[in-house]
Amino acid sequence: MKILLTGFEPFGEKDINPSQMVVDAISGQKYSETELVKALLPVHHNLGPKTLNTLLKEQEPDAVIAFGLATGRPKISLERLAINWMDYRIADNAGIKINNQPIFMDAPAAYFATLPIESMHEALAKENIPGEISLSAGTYLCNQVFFTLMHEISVQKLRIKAGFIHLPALPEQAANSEKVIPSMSLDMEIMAAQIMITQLIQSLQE
Ligand code: PCA
Repeated sequence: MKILLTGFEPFGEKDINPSQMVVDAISGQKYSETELVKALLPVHHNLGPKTLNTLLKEQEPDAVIAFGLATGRPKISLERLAINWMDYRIADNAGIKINNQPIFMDAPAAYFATLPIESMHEALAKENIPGEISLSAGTYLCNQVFFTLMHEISVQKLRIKAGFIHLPALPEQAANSEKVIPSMSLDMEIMAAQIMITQLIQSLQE
């Protein structure tokens, strides 16, 4: 089995992105028969979704977990819904800011994640890692990549379980922020990713 893990490059004022660091840390690890493939996505209105679609074709994974940073969120957010809407708060890394537009004119309003988010959430809680099921991945690149991923899987009728996980900022980001923001250690985020992958592998074997 093969699981594709993606992280995002830094964006906005930030010079690190925990999603990239978590994916880097775990992709070398062995999960019995499961191969973990990692990729870094650009925070770019066109290249972000396009890179992921190309990876789906090239890698033919059994599952995809896309990770991103959600500054201000205190818990690991297991996203339930990808919505067909873009309303960027800030420009992407190419300086483009898209506001109040659907991602695709002829696509459904939303897709549900097909990762086992309930059991992943329970498994996090058992290890005392703060996690939550979230109803919105926002209206920026993370949601756009998530929606494009679910749309591609639906249109191509692929048998791939997929979803999106938002990670809190790291302590060093909180320490250097002018605003008061919650944070979680990189070690805990890595442990959370490992726990969620284990749950995913179990569900792929069922
Ligand atoms: N977080 C942004 C985009 C890239 C990332 O890591 C988001 O939540 O949309």
